[in-house]
Amino acid sequence: MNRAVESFLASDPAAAHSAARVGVPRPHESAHLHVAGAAPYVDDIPEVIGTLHAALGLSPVAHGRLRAIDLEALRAQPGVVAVLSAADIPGANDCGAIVHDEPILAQGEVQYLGQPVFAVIATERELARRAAALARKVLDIEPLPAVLTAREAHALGQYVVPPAHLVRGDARAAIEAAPRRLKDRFTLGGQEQFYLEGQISYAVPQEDGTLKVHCSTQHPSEMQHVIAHVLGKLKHHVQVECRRMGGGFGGKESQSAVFASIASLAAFKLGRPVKLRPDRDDDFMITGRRHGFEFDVEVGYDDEGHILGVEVEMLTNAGWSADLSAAVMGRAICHFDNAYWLPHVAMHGYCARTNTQSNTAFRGFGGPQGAYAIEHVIDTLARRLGRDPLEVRRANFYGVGERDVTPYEQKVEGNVIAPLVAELEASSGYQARRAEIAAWNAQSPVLKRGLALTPVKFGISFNVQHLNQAGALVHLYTDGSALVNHGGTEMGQGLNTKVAQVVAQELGLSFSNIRVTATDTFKVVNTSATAASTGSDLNGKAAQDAARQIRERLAAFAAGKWGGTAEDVRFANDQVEVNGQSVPLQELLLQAYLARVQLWSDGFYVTPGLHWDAKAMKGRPFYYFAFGAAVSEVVVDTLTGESRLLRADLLHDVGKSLNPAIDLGQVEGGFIQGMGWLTMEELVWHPKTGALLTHAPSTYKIPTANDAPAVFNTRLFDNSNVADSIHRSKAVGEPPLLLGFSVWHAIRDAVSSVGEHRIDPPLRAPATAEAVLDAVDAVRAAATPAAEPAAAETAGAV
Ligand code: MTE
Ligand code: LUZ
Ligand code: MOS
Repeated sequence: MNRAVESFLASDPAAAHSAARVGVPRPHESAHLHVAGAAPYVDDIPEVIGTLHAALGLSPVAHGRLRAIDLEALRAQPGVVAVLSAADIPGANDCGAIVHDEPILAQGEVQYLGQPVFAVIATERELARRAAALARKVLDIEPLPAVLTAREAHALGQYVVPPAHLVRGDARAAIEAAPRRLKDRFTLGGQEQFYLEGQISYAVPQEDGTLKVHCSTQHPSEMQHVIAHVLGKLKHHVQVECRRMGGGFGGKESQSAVFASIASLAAFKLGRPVKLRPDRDDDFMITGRRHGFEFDVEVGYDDEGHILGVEVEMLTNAGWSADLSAAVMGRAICHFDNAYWLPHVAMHGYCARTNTQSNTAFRGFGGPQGAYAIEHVIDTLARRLGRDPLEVRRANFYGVGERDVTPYEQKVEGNVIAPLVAELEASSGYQARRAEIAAWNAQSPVLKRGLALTPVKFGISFNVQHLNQAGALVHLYTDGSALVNHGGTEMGQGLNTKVAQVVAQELGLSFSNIRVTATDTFKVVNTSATAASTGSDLNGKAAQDAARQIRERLAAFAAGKWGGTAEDVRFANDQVEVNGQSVPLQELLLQAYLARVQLWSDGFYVTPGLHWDAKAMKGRPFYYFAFGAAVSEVVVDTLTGESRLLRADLLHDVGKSLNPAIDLGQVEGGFIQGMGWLTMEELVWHPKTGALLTHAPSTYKIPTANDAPAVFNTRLFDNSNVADSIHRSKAVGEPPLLLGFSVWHAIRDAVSSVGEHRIDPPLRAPATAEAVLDAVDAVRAAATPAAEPAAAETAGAV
C-alpha cells in the first residue's frame, strides 16, 4: 500500500469505513472480486446453449485487389457453420468513427496486412480459427503497390484528413531574429495498448429481431450505432452492455467496433449467439495503436534558453483509415506547448494514409506525442547552452498573470507548475543528486547514471465539444440501498468507485449501500466514450445531479413531515437530521414511498464554457488543466545499452482527490506505461511486406513489476481545481503517462555524460538497448578529435 494511503488510514481509520464520502482512499469497488478471480469479464459470461464462435480471415498482403474468396473451401472445413464476407452485410459495410472510410470486411480492395476479409463461424472457437487460418490459400488477391511509411505517404500527399495548422504570431520572423537557432528532426515510436483482456464481443439474439451484445468496449453507444448501421436496424433494437473491461487504454474506444459488428452480423444472420474473441496475435494484426510521430522543428532562442519562436511539422502514420486520427493530431498540436509559453509558434500536422493498421486512441490521445517534441527540444537547447535542462524548462514555464496564454488562445488558469516543480525539486533532492551523479560518473567509465525532471500540463475535456456531456440514473430502494447507472465504462481506472462515492456523499449513504451496474445502452443513452480522462468529471457530475434531485425531494418531504425547513435537512451515515431529530434513512424512505414521492432520478451534465474554432484551432477547448512533474534517475550500461530506472519521484495534481488510493494507482500506472512506451516497447513492420513483426509478447516487451524502481515516491500535490469540477477534483487517467518522459530524459542525460554533455545524443524513442548503444557510439565518435567538426556543429548555433 502506498505510504500516503497508509498514513491516511492510520490518522483516520474510521473515515475509510464510515459513511462513504468523497476524498476517502477506498479500494476499487471490484477489488475483492479482481483478486479472487470472481469479477466476470465478457468471456466469463456463461455461454447460452447453441453458441457459435467466429474467427476472422485476414489479408496476407498490405495492398491488393480482392478478386475472389474460395468460400466453398472454407465451408467444407470441420465444424464450419457459415462463412461471411462483405456481400453478407445487409446495411452499411462501415465502422468509421468519424470519416466513413472503414469497411468492416474488405470490399474490392485489401488495404493492410491483417485486414479482416471474411469471418468463419464454427461450432468451436478452435475450429473457426483453423478455417480462418486458411486465408492465404482461399483469398485471390492481385497485389498493388503498398505505401508503408508516413514519409512515403507525405511525399505523395496522401492523408486521411486534410493537414491541420495552428499559428500564433510570426514564428518565421522570430526564429530569423533570434540570437540562436536550432534545427532538428527526430522520430517517436507508437505503442500497443496491450489491454490484458483482449478485444471480445458476444452477440445474443433476443425477441423480435433484437440483439443483446456483451462487448469489451469504452464506447457502448458507438458499438450500438455501428451494429445498427451494419444490420440496417434501429438503435432501439440493439442493446450493448459492458460491466467491465480488463483494460482499454484507448484501444477499445473505436476499435472494438469491428469485433462487435461481426459478432452481431453472424448472430443476426444465423439466429444464434455468436462470440468473437481474437487471440492476441490477431488483435495486434487487426487493430491499430498509439500513433508514432516524426518531427521537424526549427527554434529561435536566446542565451538564457527562452524560446522566442518555434515552427514544427508533425507527421504521423494514421494507417489505412481515418479512425480518430484527426482528433489525435489536434490534441498533439494543443499539447506541443506542454508547460511552456511560446510567443511565436507555427504548427503543422499531417496524418499520413498508409497500408498499415489504423492507429487510434491511446492514453493521452496525441498529447504525449506533442509534448514529447517540446521536451526533446528543450533538452537539446540546454545542452547547447551548457545549462541544466531544469533551468531552461523553468525559464520557459507559463507565468501567472503574464506569459499565460496558450497558442490556441486559452488562458492557463490555476497554473501551479512553478510551485509544483519547486516542491518536487526539493523533496527529490534534485540539486544534490545532480552533483552526486556528476561525481559518480566521473569515476565510472562503463556505467553512467542520469537524472531528469520533466513537467506536465494536460488539458482536460474532449477536444470535440459535443462529446462533453453525460447522463446517469440513480435508483433508491426503500431499504436504503441504491443502484447507480451512468454512461461511463469501467476499465480498471476506478470510475465506478468514484461515482459511487459521489452518490454516497450526496445522499449520506454508506458505501456498501451503493452498487454501480453495468453500462447499458438501454439505460443511459447517447453516451460519449469513456475517454479523454473525463469519465469521473462527466459521469460524476451527472450522477450527482440525479442524487441531488432525490435528496431535495426527500428533504422537502421530511421537513413537511417532521418540521423545520428543507434546506436544513442533513443526510449522513444513513441517517437524516431533520428539525433536531435523527431519523433513520430507511424510515424516511418508507414514509416517502407511502406518500408516493419519486425515489429515483435521472441526471445530466454538460461541461460549461467550452468553445472551439476547429479551422483556426483557437478557443477554449479545455475546462481546466492538470499538472504534474517527475524526477527519474537511471543507470545505463554503455557497453550493452541496457538501462534501469533506479528511483522515481512523482508529484501530481489531481485537484481535491475523490479517492487518493485510486488516484495514486493511476499516477503510478500511467508513469510506468509512459516509461514502457519510451524505453522498451518497440514496433517493427517488415519494410517490404508491411507485416507487423512484433505482434505478441514474445517480440513486444511491456514493463513488468520488475521494472518498477526500487525507490518509488508518488505523492498527490495539495491543490484544488479552479474550475467547478466534481468536488473540485481533476481528471487523472491520462496526464500521468507523460511523467514517463523523465525516464527517457534521464537515459539521454546518462548517454550525454559520455561526451561530457557537449554532444547531443541522437537517442531514439523508444530508448531500447539498441537505441542507447547507437546513441553512445554516436556520442563517442563525435567526442573523439577526428570528429571535431560534428561536435562543433552541434555545440553552436545553426
Ligand atoms: N486505467 C486502467 N486501469 N485501465 C485503463 O484501461 N485507461 C486510461 C485511463 N486509466 C485505463 C486506465 C485512459 S486511456 C483513459 S482516457 C482513462 O483511464 C479513462 O477513464 P477515466 O476518464 O474514468 O479516467
Ligand atoms: N478527443 C479527445 C476525442 O480529446 N479524446 C478522445 O478520446 C476523443 N475521442 C473521440 C473524439 N475526440
Ligand atoms: Mo483514453 S486514450 O482517452 O481512452
